[in-house]
Amino acid sequence: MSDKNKPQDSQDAPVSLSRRGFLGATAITSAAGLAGAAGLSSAVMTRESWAAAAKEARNSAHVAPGELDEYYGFWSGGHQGEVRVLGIPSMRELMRIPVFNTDSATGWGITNESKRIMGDSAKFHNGDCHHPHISMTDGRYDGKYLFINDKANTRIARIRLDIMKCDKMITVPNVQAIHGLRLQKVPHTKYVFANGEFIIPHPNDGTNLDVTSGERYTMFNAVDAEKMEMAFQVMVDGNLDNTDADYTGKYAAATCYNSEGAVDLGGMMRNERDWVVVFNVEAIEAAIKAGKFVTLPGHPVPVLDGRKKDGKDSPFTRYIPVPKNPHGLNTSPDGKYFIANGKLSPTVSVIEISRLDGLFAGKYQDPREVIVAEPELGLGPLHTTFDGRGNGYTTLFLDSQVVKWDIDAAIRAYNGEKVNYIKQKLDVQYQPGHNHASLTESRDADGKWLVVLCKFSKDRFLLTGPLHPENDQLIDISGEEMKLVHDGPTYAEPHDCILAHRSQIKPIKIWKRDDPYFADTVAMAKKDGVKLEEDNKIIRDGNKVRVYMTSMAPAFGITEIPCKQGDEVTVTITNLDMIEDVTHGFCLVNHGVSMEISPQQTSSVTFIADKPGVHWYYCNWFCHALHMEMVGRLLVEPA
Ligand code: K7E
Ligand code: CUA
Ligand code: CA
Repeated sequence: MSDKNKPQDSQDAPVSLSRRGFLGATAITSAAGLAGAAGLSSAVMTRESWAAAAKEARNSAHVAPGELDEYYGFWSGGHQGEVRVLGIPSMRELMRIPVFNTDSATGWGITNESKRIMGDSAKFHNGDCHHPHISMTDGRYDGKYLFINDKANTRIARIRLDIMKCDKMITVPNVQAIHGLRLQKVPHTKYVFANGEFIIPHPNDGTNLDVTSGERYTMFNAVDAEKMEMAFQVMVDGNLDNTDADYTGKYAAATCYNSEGAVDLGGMMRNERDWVVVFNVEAIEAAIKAGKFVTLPGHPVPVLDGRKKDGKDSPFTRYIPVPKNPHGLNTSPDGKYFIANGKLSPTVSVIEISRLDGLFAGKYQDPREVIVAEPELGLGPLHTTFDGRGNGYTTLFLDSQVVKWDIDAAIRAYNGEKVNYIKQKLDVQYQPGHNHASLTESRDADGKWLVVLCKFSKDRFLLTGPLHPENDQLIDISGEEMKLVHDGPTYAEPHDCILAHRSQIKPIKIWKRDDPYFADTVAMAKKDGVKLEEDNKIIRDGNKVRVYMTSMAPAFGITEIPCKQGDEVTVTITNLDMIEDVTHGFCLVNHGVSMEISPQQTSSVTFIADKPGVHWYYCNWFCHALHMEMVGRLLVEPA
């Protein structure tokens, strides 16, 4: 075939174009006054040269069939609403944990157990999760829980890591859009810290529709991690973006990009500096104990005022000016620094945590005296992560790079020494947001793997239509040089992830019968005098029909459910199988009913039998050679 007749392969667009600067001229960068962002491009690498470079890495990302990964990765599912579990370094997706979405495989959002957990917010079918974080004891991941925010509907969810299911969810009152979320590290995760992002009028009842005048603010929130109830809220000036906590248990800090209190893009970029707000957890707890707080209508959570009054600081907060529209806020694993990432400034601001006592005691004339370095790293710094060997790794959104830099050297440079703190800049594909190194949020940061979560994949994968996957890249950081070893396409949009060593996570293989996850359902059965592990019973109670059945491969305990049109039917199934991995399902055809019942689990679902006739139900989790035959019928008499 001559070249002319060769079918055009749309998958293989020329790679010799500049692949880094493609956003440089768009509205995103020009609006930020950084239209020259593309100017820094380095030598362009071909697909072949990336592959060759990956082979030089010290650590192999290859995990052979039958081998297990060394790390668990927990990925936010972004505005898709779930949490995903990956094995690292293979980047194999192991599991999906539905949280703020509806899931037809497990019945999340459909079963009674999941609806109880979601509470009032079960009516929402969307979510937008960003920040997954693992609970800690003494600054180390304890593997108990994972917490995640929902920006879309102002929620926080908890996932139990022993069963890898969401077990609690709360809606944060009095604020709109939970964005930044981090956990208290020391002495243990007593609080989940969560930022309300948007400034709203108070009360927000329609009496004031102007966010630029009158009483208006957003709040920093703390949730009791064990009870999953609100602990306190702190009113702030400006808005709140990302947050992190320190290794003493005393302080948390958050970035603010809208110190202007503006409602439009231009207004939010007016100030050369916004700030980092530092929260004094000890002072907050003392005030609550002394009863010095208010409550807002409709919720009993203690609310404290952390705003400045006539230029005077509140005892709960300090505002440290940093340039400009800062985004990520990251604590170094040695516990020494909070690092705020400049976004519209090419700098990050390094705050020395040991100076914060002095800052609150009024020791410094200028709050910026707690800043010990402000290195210039490149364009669009968003998030910083750490290898535990004194280096920071910062994503540069506009430059499409990760920059590895030496924190001590940056401090020396800030003090006037002539020293180069930049160790390496690595191109990533493309436009990275978060990055996350193994164990980086804990004292155990081990500097082995770095995941970079790129917002654009552009030409890295087979085309999937106008909607492209994101690209989460795996980088070996164990050596002097960062080496890109793997491209991992992901679905919209994992802002962030967290990597824990596999020894830190201890999932169970089979449900325990006394698990609180389905305890309410067990209690209901008990009221009906039903032994879930033995009985197959149908109980009629007015127009309510309660069906209790067992399942054991390949049969349901009940294969005919007689009822009348209009009945409210609750099907509760207990899976008697004791064999690992033998999960059954219950799917009722044409009723939108589907759920998972794993070994020794009890699951239940309630629906209206609104259509007369015969309606088959079947097991939808492949469980046995006779899985297709695992069926039954709902027999609905016309009303
Ligand atoms: Cu997208 Cu952490 Cu919500 Cu940065 S956040 S990128
Ligand atoms: Cu039970 Cu398939
Ligand atoms: Ca600003």
